[in-house]
Amino acid sequence: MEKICVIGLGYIGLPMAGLLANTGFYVHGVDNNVKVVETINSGHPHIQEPGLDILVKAAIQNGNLAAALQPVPADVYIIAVPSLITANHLPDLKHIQEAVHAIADHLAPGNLITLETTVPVGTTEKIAGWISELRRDLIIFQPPTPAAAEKQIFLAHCPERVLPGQILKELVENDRIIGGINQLSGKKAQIFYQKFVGGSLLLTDARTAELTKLAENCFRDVNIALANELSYLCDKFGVSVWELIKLANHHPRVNIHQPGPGVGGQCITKDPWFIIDAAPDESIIIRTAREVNNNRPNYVAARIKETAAGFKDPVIACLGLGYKADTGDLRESPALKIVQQLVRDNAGKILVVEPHLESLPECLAHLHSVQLVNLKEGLQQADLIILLVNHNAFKNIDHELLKKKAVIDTRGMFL
Ligand code: SAJ
Repeated sequence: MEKICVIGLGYIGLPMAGLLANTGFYVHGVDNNVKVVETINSGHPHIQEPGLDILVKAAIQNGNLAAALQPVPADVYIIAVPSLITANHLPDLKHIQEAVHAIADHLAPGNLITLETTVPVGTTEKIAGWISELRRDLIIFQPPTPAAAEKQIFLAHCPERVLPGQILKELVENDRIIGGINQLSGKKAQIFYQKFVGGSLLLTDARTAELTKLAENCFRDVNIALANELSYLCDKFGVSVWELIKLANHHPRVNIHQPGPGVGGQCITKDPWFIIDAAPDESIIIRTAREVNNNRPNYVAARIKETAAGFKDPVIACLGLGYKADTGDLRESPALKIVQQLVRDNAGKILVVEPHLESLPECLAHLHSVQLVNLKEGLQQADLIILLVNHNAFKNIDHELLKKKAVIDTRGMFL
């Protein structure tokens, strides 16, 4: 049985590990968090993703998945640790470097390493450089020759493209880009991914793969920024932005995204900076989009504060805290930023309604002015109702009740 070592058991690594362990591979998963390792080994995922609990439980029970703090010798290494940015928006690749150091001792000729993490252009070459330094007995860079075959290892960037909430489906169904450090590496990675991916496997070089993945997330950021800017224009011209976008999207070649309270999640808020940092003069639109989307929560908070000022002792129900629909994932959540801003501004008493959370996050939990309540309580008690996240749970809110309140709908859900 082919042995796979997955480094980083987070939002991408754990679903990958679970999927592979249920597809005929033996998977050794590695994470530097003891609690994560223990939770997985007890048969439970530490993250919420539809279907993941069943996969992890089955894999642990049938012995095809085990989690540990350190890597072991394997046939394929999949790096799925996070890439970061600093407070000044500079790339921080420390987790990737640590992962490479951790596997270096175990590498053997014939091994394949794939990098799933979204990274700045040139990172795959950097990894090859680090490995060459750490393991001078192995060959990774040069185009493989028959003479070097017994020393060769293979490296490819295969950026993940899955949407949180649909990860298990998209891991199998989406087309994948495979950027080999050389042609044979790309081919080896393609053969490996063919074993569990149903979508097309598109071969290219590592730099093209890196920039393609960044471009995909920039596309979404820029398009959402356009939608947010259109909402400012619509306010100015007295037009409904929701109707405008709906009508415009009837054009066969127009696909404007939706405005909202801002852009959250760990990917779109970070990835454009990898391009802006490397090529500031060539990424004017990308930077502007990031700024438009980044400022959006401040704008929404200011509007809420203005409306709240019309009430004596206003009670504000904020519907949703997650970074997007149907998740309680708070990473870079614009809804959370808005609630925090309202607290700083003393805008009123805040009732948070978040059906995906059992308690408030630490940053809000100690505040007297903020309380987690259920939807019914929130709707009844509030003077102002602020729709921040388009969760399914908010779909059937009684419109008659909304008419009696001040409402700000940042997602166009109450139309
Ligand atoms: N949002 C809007 N308006 C829209 C669409 C989204 O305001 O029209 C907001 C969401 O509410 C959320 C944020 O944007 O706050 C990001 O949500 P998302 O669903 O667009 O993306 P993520 O961050 O969950 O996942 C993205 C995906 N990238 C693309 O769709 C191009 C996913 O495919 C990537 O794999 C993932 O980033 C990643 O890891 O890079």
